[in-house]
Amino acid sequence: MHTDVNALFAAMWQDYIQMTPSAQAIHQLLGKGAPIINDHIALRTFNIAKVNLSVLAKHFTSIGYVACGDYKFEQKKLVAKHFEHPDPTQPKVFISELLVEAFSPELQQTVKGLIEQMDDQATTADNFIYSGRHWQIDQATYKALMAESEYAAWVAAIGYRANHFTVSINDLPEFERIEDVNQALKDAGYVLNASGGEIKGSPEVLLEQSSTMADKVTVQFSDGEAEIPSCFYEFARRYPMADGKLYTGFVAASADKIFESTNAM
Ligand code: OOG
Ligand code: NI
Repeated sequence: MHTDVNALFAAMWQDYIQMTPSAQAIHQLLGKGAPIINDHIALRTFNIAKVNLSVLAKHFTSIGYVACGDYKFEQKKLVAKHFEHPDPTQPKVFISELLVEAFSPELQQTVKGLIEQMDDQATTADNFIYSGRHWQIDQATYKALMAESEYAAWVAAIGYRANHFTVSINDLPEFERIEDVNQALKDAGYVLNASGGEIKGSPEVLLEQSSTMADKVTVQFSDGEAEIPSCFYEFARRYPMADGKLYTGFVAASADKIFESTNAM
């Protein structure tokens, strides 16, 4: 496992921009070349012991991250936790896991079959959380997963890596309002996730979020290549709590819609 937070996120970012070419250009568009503070990154997995949320979380708790919030997504059959670092300029980490037993016997069999293909040591390797997929899968299996859970299909095809980074709008020198960030993105031709409206949340819940729809990448399946949704870019504006400090949690109703940024359109 990594021992240096900056090295870990630098490596995750390099993997992420391979999967999300638009992120590099958007980074330039919003930051105008200046460094950007990441509000958070997110990871996805299955709740199978070998790869569950806590297995992923160890890569962060071992370098000082602390579990701070729990979230439940009844309809999508997911749970999630968020983690914070004592240094508030380090990204928060949002990790979710699919409740595999809540799905059909077919999906459960498929997912178990994928996880069985993994080396036992893979999950503790330094690079695990930006190592991608550790198994073979064919296109019919991907489509069958998709019919039950877009999330399951995404993890099965894309694997272990940041599914998004998130620009902290509060730290952008040239933007204040999320509306203006969204307009700049649309003017440049990017497609925003409109599920539940382009802006999720509000000043009242102390968090406003928007995101692009995921880029498409060519993925190698065992029976050929296909173009599928990869990863997306998110934008978050936080508001102060009564004590004047910025809210650091997530909003489940908003997160529920952000998950859909990797849906096939
Ligand atoms: C996570 C979706 C939730 C947020 O900021 O609320 C989220 C995911 O898509 O894996 O990122
Ligand atoms: Ni997010």
